Amino acid sequence: YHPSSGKQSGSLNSPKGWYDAGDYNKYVVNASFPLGQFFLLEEQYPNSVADGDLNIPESGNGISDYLDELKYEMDWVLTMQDEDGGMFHKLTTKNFEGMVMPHEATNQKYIVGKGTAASLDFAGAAAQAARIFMPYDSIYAEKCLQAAKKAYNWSLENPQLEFVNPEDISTGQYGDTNFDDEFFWATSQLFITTSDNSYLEHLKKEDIDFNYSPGDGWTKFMRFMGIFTLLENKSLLPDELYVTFREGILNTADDLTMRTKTNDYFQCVDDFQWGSNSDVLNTAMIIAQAYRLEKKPEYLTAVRQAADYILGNNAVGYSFVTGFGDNPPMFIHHRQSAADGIVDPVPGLLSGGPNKDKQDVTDGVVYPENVTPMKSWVDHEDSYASNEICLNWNSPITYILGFLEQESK
Ligand SMILES: [Ca+2]
Ligand SMILES: [Ca+2]
Ligand SMILES: [Ca+2]
Repeated sequence: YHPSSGKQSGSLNSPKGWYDAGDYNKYVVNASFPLGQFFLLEEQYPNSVADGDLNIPESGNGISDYLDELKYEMDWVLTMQDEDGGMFHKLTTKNFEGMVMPHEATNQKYIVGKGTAASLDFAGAAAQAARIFMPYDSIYAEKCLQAAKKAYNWSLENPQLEFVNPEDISTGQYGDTNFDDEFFWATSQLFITTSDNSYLEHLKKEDIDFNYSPGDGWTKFMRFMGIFTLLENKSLLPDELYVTFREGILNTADDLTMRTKTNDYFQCVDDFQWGSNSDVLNTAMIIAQAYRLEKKPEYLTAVRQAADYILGNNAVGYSFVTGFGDNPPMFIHHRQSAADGIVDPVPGLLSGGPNKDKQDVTDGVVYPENVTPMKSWVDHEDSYASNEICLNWNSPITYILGFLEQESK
């Protein structure tokens, strides 16, 4: 335990889980949010990935390999809950490891901090996990639900505990100062899982902002994750609330779809920030929900165009997914791909995409001179600002490709 955890000594057994990005650390905020996006595909299009499809150790156990893989991450996040219900923020080395293979990344790891964002995000993902796993393993589902409630109740007691990296820790912060979106997401998931009206009372009090500006990033996207789930459960909602959510999503989707008609490469983003490819995909997720509400062909076209952009119809002429397309990234910022002695990178990883801020220039990354925002991307393994990978980027592309596969049948 790092002292920031509130514990002065001891250690925690915290196995399983996925590495967050190009590095070897694990973060509760960015484990929970991607789980939410991955779970959405399973809830809306169950068993899209069948048992045996992924060639993983759990292939052949009679359960979707997709769910098996998501459980591997869920198992880890569950270990990060303190006795009082609050969630430790991350499991991390003090500094990033070098570009080495995982078995060579042997620096001491610490359980670091606790915070409202991690606790609410976990509550949202775990409440959703309870629904997802109930048909397969009711004991596990109940464990997830109880953990979600504990984390949520802790957050009600600690509604504004912001996580900030301690002085001696320099790994990803996933910082946040506004927890309204996290509260909304967690409350929505707990309400749908439990049908407990006390959660509904919280939701009724929320003044929802349905605007989504590309560049708002993932933390503001959480409220949409709540709305998506509420819209799937019309029978549980008062009519007035359902209509509000439905109109809100349709209006936002109409606005985003309009933008695809005038923006370059037929996608919604006009402000290319860190992880812009996930902004393209998150906006497409909003349009996809509109399509589930109203089968307008232009919504489906807009979602397909977002996938086209990611897979090569873009200003740099690359497919942004390793191993796919004629011209994919070869030098992704991903330690295993850099250190494994194999020419091709690990396939299926989404590059972060063009980023006008080019924060890695200070670390020697070179971009083309006077490059436009939409072309501010380099296929170089040092470019963490444009060519890294991340769980919450791979999750929306998984959702969008799964959605297109099912809706194009
Ligand atoms: Ca399986
Ligand atoms: Ca937030
Ligand atoms: Ca390699």
